Amino acid sequence: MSPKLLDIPGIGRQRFLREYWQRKPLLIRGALPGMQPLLSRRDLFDLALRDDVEARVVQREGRQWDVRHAPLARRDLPAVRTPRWTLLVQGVDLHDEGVAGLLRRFRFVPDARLDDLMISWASDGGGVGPHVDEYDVFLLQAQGRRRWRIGPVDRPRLQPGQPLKLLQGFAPEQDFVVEPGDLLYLPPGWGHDGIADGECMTYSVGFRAPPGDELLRQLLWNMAEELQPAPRYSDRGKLSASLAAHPARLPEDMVDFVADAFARLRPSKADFARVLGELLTEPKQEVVFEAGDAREAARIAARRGLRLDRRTRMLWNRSGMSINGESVPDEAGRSPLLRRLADAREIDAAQYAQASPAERELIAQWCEAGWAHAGRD
Ligand SMILES: [Mn+2]
Repeated sequence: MSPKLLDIPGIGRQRFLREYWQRKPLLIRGALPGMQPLLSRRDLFDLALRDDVEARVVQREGRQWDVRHAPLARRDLPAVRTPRWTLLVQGVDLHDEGVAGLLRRFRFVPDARLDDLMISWASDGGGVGPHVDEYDVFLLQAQGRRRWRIGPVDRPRLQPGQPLKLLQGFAPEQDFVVEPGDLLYLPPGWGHDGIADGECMTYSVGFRAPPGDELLRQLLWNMAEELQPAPRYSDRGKLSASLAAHPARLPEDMVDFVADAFARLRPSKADFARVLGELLTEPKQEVVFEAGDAREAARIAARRGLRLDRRTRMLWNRSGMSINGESVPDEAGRSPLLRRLADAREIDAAQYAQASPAERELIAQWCEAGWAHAGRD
């Protein structure tokens, strides 16, 4: 079952996206009424100690801050009653089905932009200090209370000598306390400082937006790997005895030769889509899929359908499709059935029954790789 998209009470998703998204913050009281934490403090601490989990501890002592990064040991976590510390666990959606389901309620923003769900637990007075992020974020209060101070930051100045990026002279313009179920949206460039008012837990739904230079680097890299052999440079008919006056001079037409070769590369829109798809579906470093049995999966899928692993990333557009960093070859890359699987993250037995041999072969490979599993949730 696909979870219901999050309603934005009083505004609705359409108005939110038009008026607030990437523009200005919004505090949504009671966005998830009756919110209960999906993981207990103990579960979260256990998760933070695993070596396939990205986590850190931030502790404040007076004006000085201390940060400990994963791999964390039990002794890196101060006592729960010790004030002014916080544990941040990144990518909890990769490890917990309930949290993955909560993240999917934010799919009113395209998957290409959705990054992960981070959970922070804080003791009284805990937080990560005033800072500004480059990305959009939804901050969902899951348990206890937190005081937020927020304000726009044009040119961030950072406090010197700290192990994390803290704003110097942060001048918040709003100040409020959130309770379980409250949701705060912050666009990039808004400074924020959240301090736990008693023990609390906050879920951060994070987004990503690739910078242009990173996309170009990837595009050029891919193009380099796929280059066809090109004719060799020739200076037939171009040399003259007078060039001997400057034998060290690089021939101008050799420069033109390279420029012309480059101009002929002309990537198509499908090439751009492919690079984006492969880049954006690349699994996070710590993700390891467990291999499955393709024949067994096919047998069960015929009766109970199929679902994507919660860690699988899949994107498609009109020209193609990518899954976990790989492009789906030609025809299958435009398959309506596989597009449905990508959007709904599952297909039922009746839909599976209509799969072509090529689609079945791909699905079998994905089940074998652990990217998809027989049976729906
Ligand atoms: Mn932040």
